[in-house]
Amino acid sequence: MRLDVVTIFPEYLEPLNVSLVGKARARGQLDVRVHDLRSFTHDRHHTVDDTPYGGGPGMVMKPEPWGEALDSILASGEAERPARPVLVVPTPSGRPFTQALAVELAERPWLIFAPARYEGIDRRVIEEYGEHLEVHEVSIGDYVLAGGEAAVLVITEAVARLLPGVLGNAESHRDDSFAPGAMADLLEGPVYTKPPEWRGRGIPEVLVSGHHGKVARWRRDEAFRRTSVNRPDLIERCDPAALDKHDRKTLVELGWQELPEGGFGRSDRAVEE
Ligand code: 6GU
Repeated sequence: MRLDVVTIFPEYLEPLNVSLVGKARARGQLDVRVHDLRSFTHDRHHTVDDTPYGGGPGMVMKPEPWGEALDSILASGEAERPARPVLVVPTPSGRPFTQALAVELAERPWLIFAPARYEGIDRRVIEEYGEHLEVHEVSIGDYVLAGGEAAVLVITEAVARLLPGVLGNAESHRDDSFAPGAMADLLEGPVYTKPPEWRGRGIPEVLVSGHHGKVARWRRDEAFRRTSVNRPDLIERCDPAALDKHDRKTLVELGWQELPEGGFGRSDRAVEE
């Protein structure tokens, strides 16, 4: 997979040399190219922003440097491969970045990231490239960052670990929290390793029982418990068809109420951890 990132802070992308993504690069599974937006300016001050039309606070990224940067990246790809890239624009006003989108992006051979600083990029850039490319404006959460670079790191890591051969253990992402279908969108429960006792704290007996069925059920119960506390919204929109009798009993014990349609809603006495 090829990844291009256009930024005014190329050093911000240094973490792409480290850990999982860095190793994937070293192995040739990822071809990452970071471009300095200012190298596509022509004035003495390498200006990339200007005041917003209509007034208001902050600055807007000028369209011309983005146009030149993106054209040059697209032209470089033309010669190398015929594939159409996807343009990913991290912005707090984008649609939520999810595991489903990570899976979608991991299937594409070429991603171009256009993270904005300031109040955003002149809208005409998104319109212009949206005519030729698939464009995804994505947000990584309900908070505001100073720029999209941190989001590029987040999205890149989520995508890279899904590429064939990047994760050591081929099964490692089968039961990720949020892996579609895995545990029907439950958060993962707690995990333990050696030693069996630490500072007087033991581990749940069932995990050393050798009984795989009981272990699986315990993990699922714990997943429901954690999801119920941290992400009740996921319980509310879980697929009733994915729940068995035991799940329903567990949810009722956690303070949920079975609804006529088979799903679950908060009862008045939802259990808090
Ligand atoms: Cl993608 N960019 C910025 N600047 N802030 C964000 C974000 C992105 N996602 C959440 N907050």
